[in-house]
Amino acid sequence: MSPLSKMDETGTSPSAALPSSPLPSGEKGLAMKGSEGLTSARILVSLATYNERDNLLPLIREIHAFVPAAEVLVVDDKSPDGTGRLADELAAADPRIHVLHRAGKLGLGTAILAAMRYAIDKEYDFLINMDADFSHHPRYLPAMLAGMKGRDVMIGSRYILGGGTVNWPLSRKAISLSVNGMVRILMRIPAHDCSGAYRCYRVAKLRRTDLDHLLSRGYSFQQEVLFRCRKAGCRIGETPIIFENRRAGASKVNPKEMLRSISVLLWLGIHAFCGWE
Ligand SMILES: Nc1nc2c(ncn2[C@@H]2O[C@H](COP(=O)(O)OP(=O)(O)O)[C@@H](O)[C@H]2O)c(=O)[nH]1
Ligand SMILES: [Mg+2]
Repeated sequence: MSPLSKMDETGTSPSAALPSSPLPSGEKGLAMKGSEGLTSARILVSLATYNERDNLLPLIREIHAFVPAAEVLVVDDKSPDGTGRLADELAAADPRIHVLHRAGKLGLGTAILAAMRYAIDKEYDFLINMDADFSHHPRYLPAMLAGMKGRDVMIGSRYILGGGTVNWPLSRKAISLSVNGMVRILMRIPAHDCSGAYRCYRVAKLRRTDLDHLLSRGYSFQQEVLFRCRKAGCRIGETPIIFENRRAGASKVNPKEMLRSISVLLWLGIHAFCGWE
């Protein structure tokens, strides 16, 4: 089996980003035009932010350079550096930008959950979540969207052919790879990167996924959501991304939360493995 055909089992090659002809009319809203990646689907890109003032404007510009029709939702937790105020200014100037303000730092997991509920309430077709620190580059957005043909969740994957990480400390890499291995085996999720946050969801399927009983609030959120998506019958695919360490600002990684997350994953994983789901 060639490397490319292996990749096709789980994802799309980068060339899938720019299909030369429109997709079948049965696939709602994924007709893309040339390199602009235009689509008739309603696409929401969610950015959870905590102290991302220096990244926000350049990131939104890049998102719109790749997918001009995308709407952007900033979920800000009262960032002390004024990210929320900047987001309001951007939203006032561009109807494609929306902002959700939360009362304080409530965690990345619940911020993404808030974006999921927003996408469901407002009936978007696709929700793409990205980190707001340029670790998830907008250049991959067209491939993520093209990959939604026949799939319900598309993962921007570091762990398939063509994917990878740059400038990531060895300790983070080791933890990430071990957690992913454990989740794949215990939860039987058919994906190589179950912990990354760069994902596209078909909102109609998210609506049917149980998001009301999530145990996770922190890092295990990504794996738990994927686990619940699989239980809801979602078809999961992966497309390669190179994850780059943040351009500006500091990581919010917290060792206590990491331990809590590993406990949640073990709990869910052992239940799934033993068939007690
Ligand atoms: N709204 C919100 N966003 C958060 C919170 N914690 C982290 N983020 C955002 O989540 C993304 C990933 O966080 P980051 O600190 O870069 O984690 P790392 O990439 O794993 O080091 C970034 O866009 C952060 O600004 C939070 O408590 N609330
Ligand atoms: Mg980051």
